[in-house]
Parts: sequence; C-alpha cells; structure tokens
Amino acid sequence: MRPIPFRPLFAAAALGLSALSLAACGSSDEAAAGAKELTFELTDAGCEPRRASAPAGPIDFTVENGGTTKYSELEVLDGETILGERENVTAGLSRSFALTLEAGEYKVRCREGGGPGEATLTVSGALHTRKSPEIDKAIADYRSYLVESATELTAKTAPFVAAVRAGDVAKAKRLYPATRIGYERIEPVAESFGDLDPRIDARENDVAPGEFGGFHRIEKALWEEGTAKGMEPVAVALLEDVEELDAKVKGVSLRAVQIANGANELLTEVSTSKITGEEERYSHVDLVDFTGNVEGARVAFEAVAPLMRSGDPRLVEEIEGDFAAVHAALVRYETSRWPGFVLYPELGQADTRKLARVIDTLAEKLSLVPAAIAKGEGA
Ligand SMILES: [Cu+2]
Repeated sequence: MRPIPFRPLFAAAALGLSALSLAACGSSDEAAAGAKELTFELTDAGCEPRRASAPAGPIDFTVENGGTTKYSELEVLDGETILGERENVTAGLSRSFALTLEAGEYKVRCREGGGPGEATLTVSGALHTRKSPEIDKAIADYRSYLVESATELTAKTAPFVAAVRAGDVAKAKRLYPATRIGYERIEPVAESFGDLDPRIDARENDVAPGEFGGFHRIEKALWEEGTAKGMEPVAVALLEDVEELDAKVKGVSLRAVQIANGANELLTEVSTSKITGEEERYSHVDLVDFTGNVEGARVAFEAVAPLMRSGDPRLVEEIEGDFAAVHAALVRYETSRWPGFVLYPELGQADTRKLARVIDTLAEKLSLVPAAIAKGEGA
C-alpha cells in the first residue's frame, strides 16, 4: 500500500469574506458571554446532578471526576444519538466540550461502569438560529469528506471480507490496513451511532466475552491465529455494519461545533490510548490508523476554521503549525513497503514519546476550537 498523502490545507479559501461577515454579525465576544456553563461530576453513583437545565444555544460542558473509578466517560444524547462526549476522565481529571443544543430533553449518560449512570438535561427556549453561508459551507465541506470516506470504506471492505471468507489469509492481511483507513478518518461520527462503533472497531477488552467482532476480531484471527477459519459470520456482519454506517452518514445532521469537537476527541483518543499500540495489537499497523485519525481531524478542523478566523486567527495559525508538526513526526516512519509505515513495535520509547507529545499539543489546542466555534454558531 502506498503511504496515504495528506490533503493540502485549504486555508487560502478560508480567508477574506467569511471573516468579514462573521465579524459583521457580531458573533465572537458577546455570544461567548451567553454560553451556558454546565458541570457534571462523575461519582460512584453516576452523573451528578441528576437533573440539569439550560437555555437553548451554546453550552460548555465540564466533566469532573472527583475520585470514582466506576465512571470515566460522559455522553450527551438525543435519543440514542451521541451528540458529544468526553472519554478518559479518570479520577482527579476535569475535561470539557461544547455543544449547541435546541429545546428538548437530552440524556446525559456516564459510561464505563454499572448502575444508574443517567441524568436528564432539559433545554428550553428558542434557539437563536444564526444561519450563515459560512456555517453551511463548513458543514457541506465536512459532509462531503464524511460521505467520501464512508463510500471508500464500504468499497474496500467488500474485497477484504471476500478474502476472509475465501480463507485467503495473505490477501486479507495485505488489504486490512488500507481497508480501515476510511473508518479511522471518520471515527468520531461513527461513534455517534450507538453500538455501531463497537460492532465495527471494538478491541477485545472493550466488549463482553463472546461479543468481540468487527475488524479487530478478524485482525486477531489473521495475525495471531494465522487462519480465517470461523471468521465467515464475523466478516459478513462487518460488511453489513459498514454498509449501515455508510447509509447513516449520508443522513446525519451535523453542527459545526460537533465537527470541531469530533476532531478534538479523535486526537485526544490517539494521544491517551491509541499511542500504546492497543488498537492494532496483533497487526501493529497503528501508524496507518494514526494517519487516518490525524487526516480526519485535520479535514474537520479545516472545515470549521473559517468560522473562528475573525475571533481567533492566532489559534488557527497555531493549530495549523501543530498539524504540520504531527505530519512531520509521522512521515518519518513512512516506508515504501506494506503497510506504508513501519510497524509500531519498531518505534523506540523515545519515538513514541515524541509522537505522543506533538499529538498531545495538537489535541490540547484543538480542544479550544469547539468553544471558539460555538461563539459564532447559532445553528
Ligand atoms: Cu479505531
């Protein structure tokens, strides 16, 4: 497989008019003062408070963990669709994310534990919808990437699944990393569809025994067991799930602030858990996934960057610089051999640390984007 090229920044297209018209609707500072702040605490009993309310509009969520080991994650859901979440909020940590919500009842769910981990968030009043061509364009840009990536994922999963069903281990192994790239690019959106993400992309320790399926179950068979025997039903289900994802992304409703939040989430996950090599623990093609994750985050950021230029051009520039640093750190490991990057265990501890550091810096900066977008976004 050839290394996956980075897309050029479309920064040039983002300048000028869009910045002017955002400034014209006075969106940056005064709207920021209007963002509602809500704090949920993770406790042994679940999320506190159990009931919260907010006016329609931008909301900054803070998730605090005062010391429980039972919960480390908080999600805000509309029905079964996850609108926003924070993972890896372990004891003593506090992390935040931003959403813009219209009136309705939302579920706030604590994850990674048992028991009554749910709270209700009631949002009331009318959302002051600020429609702008810039917001529409940001969403349209990201949507086309989303649809393109999902289409590519489906197209590549079909021959991969065929190879698995035919028992062709060598071919299935060869196809595996490139097949998954489309998924890794759009993982945050895929994660919003309930259990579709675990069905497609769970690690063995993420799910109940007997429920391990999807890409990584097949990865284990191919690399650790050295056979595709018994993988027929897993492969068939994987293709169905990928097709379901493909159909769902076409109709998903997107908000600019969600797109920004997704980019931040993706890189936070890379720097906090994927960096250990846990995702591709049998095949060790982790750097291919990282490249997909970084590219997906970058396209998401580029799509929404025009919305924050007027408010914070410095931050945009810094983030572009950080993306370039991550790119430079990753290309060092490109090779002309399969899978296009050196295998993850070939990286020394110093290499991994350096990679983690640049990704972490970027993720931290990206975490400021949703709030910067929420200032300007009403829709
Ligand atoms: Cu993944």
